[in-house]
Amino acid sequence: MRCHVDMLTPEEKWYFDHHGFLILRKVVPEQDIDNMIALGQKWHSMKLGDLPKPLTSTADTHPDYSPTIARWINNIQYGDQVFQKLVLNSEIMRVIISLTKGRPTLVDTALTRNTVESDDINFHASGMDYAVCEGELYAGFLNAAISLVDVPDGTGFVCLIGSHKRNFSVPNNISIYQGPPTVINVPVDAGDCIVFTEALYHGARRWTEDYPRMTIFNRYMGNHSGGSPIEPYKHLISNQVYELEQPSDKQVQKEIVRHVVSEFG
Ligand SMILES: O=C(O)CCC(=O)C(=O)O
Repeated sequence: MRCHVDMLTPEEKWYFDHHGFLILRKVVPEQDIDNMIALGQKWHSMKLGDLPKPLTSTADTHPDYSPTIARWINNIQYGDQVFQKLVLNSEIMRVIISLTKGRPTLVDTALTRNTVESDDINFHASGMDYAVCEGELYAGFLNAAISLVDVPDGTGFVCLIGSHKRNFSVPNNISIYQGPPTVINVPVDAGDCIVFTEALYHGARRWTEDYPRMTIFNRYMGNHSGGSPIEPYKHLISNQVYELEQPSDKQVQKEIVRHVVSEFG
């Protein structure tokens, strides 16, 4: 039975089930991209202790920290309204709401900067929470990767197509630099978004351009009993974003869900 929170087209369902990701083209206005790049440049020039609270960088305290780690800044939605607009973006939320069956929780935001010196990101995945039931898809942990710059062929996001199904173990000798049909690289333009399940094995190739790669990774969970807005800083975010960061409640539909369903449903 088709549920009203399922707003994916049949082609999008086929594509996501087959690949483990969807590409949404040009979903962010250019002016917002410019503002986000300017804020990203400012925050990335700061040391951890100088970031305006509650912004932080878990990259700086990460167990795999290296001076050349592709650094990210977290909690960016508390730093500027433009990032709140992005976590609520209707076209991205149409996909997130559909894939979480109407119960999304925003669990993390990160603005990552890669330069030609940044380390590779080898294949990794998180969880196995992906299923198809009666023609509907469910993905319990999703990442919306919004590129703020053009990413040419051969660099940036790569994945092991279809690996989110996890019926068999992934061989451990596959490199992010292998080519198709096993490994695919996904070139995108500024303002494009790749929505992928974290169950998909993914990574990133070394950056090659003379401008930094800036990407925002907004992570959402479905049916999540955790979820934790940063209470002392709740005045910095809208009620809608605050609600999106809270646990999903089976009885109460979040405002963003009602809003997007009324727009697309
Ligand atoms: O840089 C990318 O496109 C991949 C980032 C990544 O692997 C991650 O956020 O887990």
